[in-house]
Amino acid sequence: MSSPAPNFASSPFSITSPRRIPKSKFTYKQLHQLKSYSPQTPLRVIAHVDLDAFYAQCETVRRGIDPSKPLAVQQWQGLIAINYPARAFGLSRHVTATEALKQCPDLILQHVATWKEGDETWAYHENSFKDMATHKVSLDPYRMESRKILKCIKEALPEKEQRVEKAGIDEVFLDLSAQVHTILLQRYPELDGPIPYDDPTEYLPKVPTTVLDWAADALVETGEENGEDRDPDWDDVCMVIASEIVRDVRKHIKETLGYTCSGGVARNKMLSKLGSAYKKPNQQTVIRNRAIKHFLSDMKFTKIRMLGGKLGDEVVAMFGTDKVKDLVEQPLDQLKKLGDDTGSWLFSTIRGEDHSEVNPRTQIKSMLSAKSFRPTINSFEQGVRWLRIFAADIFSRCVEEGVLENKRRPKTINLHHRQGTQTRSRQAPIPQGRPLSEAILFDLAKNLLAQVVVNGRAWPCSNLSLSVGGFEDGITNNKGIGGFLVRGEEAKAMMSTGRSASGGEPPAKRRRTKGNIANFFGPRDDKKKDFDAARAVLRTAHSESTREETEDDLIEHEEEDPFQDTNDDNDARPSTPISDRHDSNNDLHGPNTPPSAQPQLTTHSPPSHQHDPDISHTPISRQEPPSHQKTLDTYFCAQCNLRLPPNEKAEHDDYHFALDLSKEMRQEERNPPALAAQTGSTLPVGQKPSKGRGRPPGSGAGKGGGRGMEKGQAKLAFGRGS
Ligand code: DCP
Ligand code: CA
Repeated sequence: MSSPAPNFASSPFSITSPRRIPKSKFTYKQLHQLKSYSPQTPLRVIAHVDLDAFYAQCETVRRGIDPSKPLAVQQWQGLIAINYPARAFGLSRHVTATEALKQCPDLILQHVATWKEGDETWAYHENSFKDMATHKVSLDPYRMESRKILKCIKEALPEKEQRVEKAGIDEVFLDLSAQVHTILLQRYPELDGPIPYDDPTEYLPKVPTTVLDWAADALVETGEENGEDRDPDWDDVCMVIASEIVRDVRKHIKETLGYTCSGGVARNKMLSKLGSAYKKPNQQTVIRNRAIKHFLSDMKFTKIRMLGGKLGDEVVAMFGTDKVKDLVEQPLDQLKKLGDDTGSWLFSTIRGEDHSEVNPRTQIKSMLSAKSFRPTINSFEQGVRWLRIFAADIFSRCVEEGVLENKRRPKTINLHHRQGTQTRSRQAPIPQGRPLSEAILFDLAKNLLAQVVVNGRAWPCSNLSLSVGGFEDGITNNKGIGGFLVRGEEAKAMMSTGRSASGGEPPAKRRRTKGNIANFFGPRDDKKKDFDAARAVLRTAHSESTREETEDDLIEHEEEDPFQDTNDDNDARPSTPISDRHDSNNDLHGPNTPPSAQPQLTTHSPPSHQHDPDISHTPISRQEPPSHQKTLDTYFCAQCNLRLPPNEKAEHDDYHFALDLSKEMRQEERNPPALAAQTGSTLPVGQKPSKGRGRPPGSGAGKGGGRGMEKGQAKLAFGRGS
């Protein structure tokens, strides 16, 4: 290989000084920036490691199955992971388990582990694919393997020169810059000497070899006629070293845990991730800087990080192409039609630029346990059974996070409840100052569900989810009694519920709809029982709240209530965003995120909680006045002995209206009132019934068809009056 003709314009050669020997195009400064993981140096080396067919491998390894046998992981009828031998039969995530078996009769199907309703832990259940109504999927086995893999990766890297970001359950980014820098100086001592002329902008010497050993790596071609002819520079050498490290990491994972994975090595996160997916399974791909342009030009930009979703679709629609090579033809001002920031971000990204850092934060921000119900569930008792599982699921994960050692603990608990198109959310602080337990989480969850239930229209419920968030490092110093007494205020906070949303319905309409008694009481006794069970839960919390109120008042200045930094009831600071609801430590909003595209990327994320009170609302305690104020910003329902937010008063009145009617009906069933039957009056919804007169709308009273009324009684009523 020969050296290229000197390029004086780019100036690694100086014609003005006696230093005329050919040089690298990189400077000493850029070399030294490697050591500090600077995202600015062109010598930077980032790797992405991604497990092959992850869940499927977890199952082959767990069951000791020959990895060459086709295997797929099943979740109900769907396939969620398919190993490579099974992919050879054309199987993908789009086929059902039944179809897959037709295509590949020898396919081993393994259903994911599940929590059985009422069980204390998850297990691999035989035939659980038939039990969607009573089982909930558990991904714990894969999370456990994921943690082992992360540990294994860290073991394979020098303790002081590792920067690892867990990017998903089966993927990590590694910033190898510092480690590569060290190895580079060991292998090429000429780089380690004093900087010539003491000038960091001085160019490095040329690489002393013209041939680099890329071992078995898939090397992305340059696409240029003389691309391979150009002598290697230090960026190529850095890539070779990084590639060796990645090979070692992958080998260590295979030898320790038995899993194969694929790797990508490039100068940034975006390219390295494209690299790991380029050749699978069990391979690694290097995208040298000289190959970036060619590599990307053949690529669909929808494969690029952040462009796989709505933003990508928008770009395709706007420019009529999904190819990078077409999009690079567009000038910046055209791309800025997507917004200035998004346009600039896109312009750089499709040219292979990404300065986002590898973020070593491996701590998770929130945990969520959820279940969709098909068929729907219809009682508080059923809901509570699932909450027990959610609490156990979340608590076991909290234990992994070190809650027992008080290393980290969550601060808030959220319940999301879906009924039809309406989702309601309730949030409460988690008492600090005493050890977290499954029972505490369960009680809090139960209480939140009870709040939803007493406010009516809870059933049928199609989805329940419980999440904890706001993880903080544990308090190691003993807060003393004050820490425990916070509980009274928290209990009060729980009584003032969060808000509910109803798909943008205007309040007046909501009120009307909710006045429909049928929504409150269907098969009357069941609903009443349901309500009573929920109310009993809330009563307990309320009595705790009032009992501790005085104590709270006494310690008001000792309390550390993080939400009490304002007295402003209208405080509109955003609280937990919906993205936190994911059990993830991914930071989608990293420096590489197109800023104005953020709401699109986290599609559930509202721009502000004010627009969607359902999914992101002000923490309850912020809506509370400070603890020294005796009057809570709630109204007190003497009938229920409950405090409720004023905006739920109307709905709650409707509930009592319905309850009164229900009681009357029951009364009438026992002693049919002749008069009522004679008048057959029906009150408009919302009008308070006077004793002994009301009828639920459409109940048919007066025609002898009172709901639940036995025929004989109805006849008797008419008989008496006529
Ligand atoms: N997963 C899932 N549902 C999806 C996508 C993924 O449950 N729609 C789970 C199962 C996968 C794991 O996440 O095993 C990792 O997802 P990947 O996209 O990395 O897919 P695999 O690891 O299965 O395959 P590959 O070898 O292509 O990475
Ligand atoms: Ca994978």
